[in-house]
Amino acid sequence: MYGSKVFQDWFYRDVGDALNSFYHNMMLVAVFIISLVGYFLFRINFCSVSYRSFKHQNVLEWVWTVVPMLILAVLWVPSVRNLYLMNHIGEPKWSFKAVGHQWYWTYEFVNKKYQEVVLESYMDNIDDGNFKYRLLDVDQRMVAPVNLQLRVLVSSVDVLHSFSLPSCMLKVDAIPGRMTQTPLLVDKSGVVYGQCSELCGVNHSFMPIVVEFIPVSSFLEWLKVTEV
Ligand SMILES: [Cu+2]
Repeated sequence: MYGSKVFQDWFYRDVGDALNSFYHNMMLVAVFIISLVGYFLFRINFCSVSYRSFKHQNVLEWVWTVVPMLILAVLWVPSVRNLYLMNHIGEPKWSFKAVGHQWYWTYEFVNKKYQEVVLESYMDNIDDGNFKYRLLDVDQRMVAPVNLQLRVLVSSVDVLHSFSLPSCMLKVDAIPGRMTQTPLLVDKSGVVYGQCSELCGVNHSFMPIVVEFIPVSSFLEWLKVTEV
């Protein structure tokens, strides 16, 4: 992923696809507009063309009013759809809480014995011999099931943090005193990395987020062995 110029490969199935294609369409429109405006700027400034004779150009005025309106309308449809998709929880089969602290994350969920488990997740040092990403790995990773509609509840106990998993197209502010919910449905097993994305203090860069997505059967086993 180093040197990547586009988004990471995404795990988040339908919303990820929708957001990614929206991004590409958006870029297409933006590049088109920049090229067009650049072309006119160049012509007006550097070419010996005079527009002084342009008077009472009603058609032209209609065009430069209506065309941008149409472009905005075309962009509005997928962006509003995405906005709804990102907030549509559906029927979540499992929920977990991600709570921001200065400067680590805790994950709260209910295990098989209906006990509330709190998992503290601190940044790990990379000197213990195992392969780890520098500043990106934690001592206790959060675990979540694949192909199951999840609900992530994000909150904070001190200052604003932001729970973000870029490859899941997920970024939610962790606001003290408020619980934000967001849907998450992942279609691949794997380890997903993220970082706190809201400047929250001196160790803001040192509170990474790691979620391991594993198949449901293994996840249920994991849920059995988690302890308070
Ligand atoms: Cu933070």
